[in-house]
Amino acid sequence: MRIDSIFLREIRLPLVQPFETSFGRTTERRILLVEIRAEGLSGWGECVAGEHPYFSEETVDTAWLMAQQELAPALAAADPEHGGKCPEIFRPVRGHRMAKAALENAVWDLEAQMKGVSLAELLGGTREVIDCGVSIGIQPSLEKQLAQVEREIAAGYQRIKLKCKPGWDVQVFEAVRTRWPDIRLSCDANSSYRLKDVDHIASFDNFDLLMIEQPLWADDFYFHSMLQKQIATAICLDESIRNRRDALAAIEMESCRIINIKCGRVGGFSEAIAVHNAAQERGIPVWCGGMLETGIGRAHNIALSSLENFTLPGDVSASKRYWSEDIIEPEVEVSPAGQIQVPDSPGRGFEVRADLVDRLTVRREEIRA
Ligand code: OSB
Ligand code: MG
Repeated sequence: MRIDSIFLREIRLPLVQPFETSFGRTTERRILLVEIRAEGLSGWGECVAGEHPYFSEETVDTAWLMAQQELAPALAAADPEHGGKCPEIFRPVRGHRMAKAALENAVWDLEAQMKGVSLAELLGGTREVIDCGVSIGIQPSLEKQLAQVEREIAAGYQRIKLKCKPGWDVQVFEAVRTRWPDIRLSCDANSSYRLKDVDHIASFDNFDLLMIEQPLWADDFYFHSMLQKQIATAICLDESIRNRRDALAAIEMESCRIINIKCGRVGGFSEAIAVHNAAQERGIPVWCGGMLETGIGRAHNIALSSLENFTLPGDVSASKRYWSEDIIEPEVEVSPAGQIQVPDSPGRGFEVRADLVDRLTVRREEIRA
């Protein structure tokens, strides 16, 4: 493809309600969007890096710097024919996977449009609908937590994930389980426990959780494997899995029985597919995580979730849970059965509202080929 320009934009968008995890509270997102213009078409990508380096080392500012100074110029000079070529183009830059993913995914988006196929089809997806769960942030009170769970169950979501941390765990699981004995329930600790908490974590086994996501250190496999031996509930790794080799190591060491795949965390669609395939070959189910994305990242997550081994409901949910007005059209909607339709039109299947993006933009830069 002959790339004309790569546009970087930072938009600001307030969340409809604050989202709290063990590492902090987010009320407004600062989001780096990538637009690649080539041959009369536009491919879009969204960087999932947050404002602070809490979930990962990357932030919206480091991603901006890397995209502007290293990655976008390299991409514009390389004119790749296929999104799958991006990892090679970006290889000289170590790390910065969220910045790389934003650019790589825009290339896949563009390629799908050029070939006249849906992004899902280009990625090798086979599902026409995907199953959806929700991630519910830490709430100011147990009462508010239960009200949130009630609302999401009523909306049809197939799995409820509760964010937890020391001091906000078993009493919450107990209350939710007592009221809803049969729902699919999981929790996500975002690395807030230590191995000395093993007896406490083992008590989570009482609540029939589908999984415990990332209980220990973000860079660890070994201690997770020690923990997994001592608890019945399946561990799911999120932060620890940065690429296919990490997935292989974690599976081999039995550090987890389930893997959460996020495009941004692994550096783009190519590596996400590689993690998916490695897990599938070894009988490990995967699901698609979320990072409070706008509709662009959400559209990409829907396409990725259409791959065969995404057998568990993901954290990909309706636009309106996050934004009063999303930047795509139509917005992402979830059926009463808790499913999202995978678009079959060319590309990402959701139009970007360029006028709205312009109004939300606080910084902009064009990198010309
Ligand atoms: O660990 O999965 C996570 C949000 C921000 C950072 C990390 C995580 C999350 C979520 C939200 O759980 C998922 C979503 O609804 O987008
Ligand atoms: Mg997580």
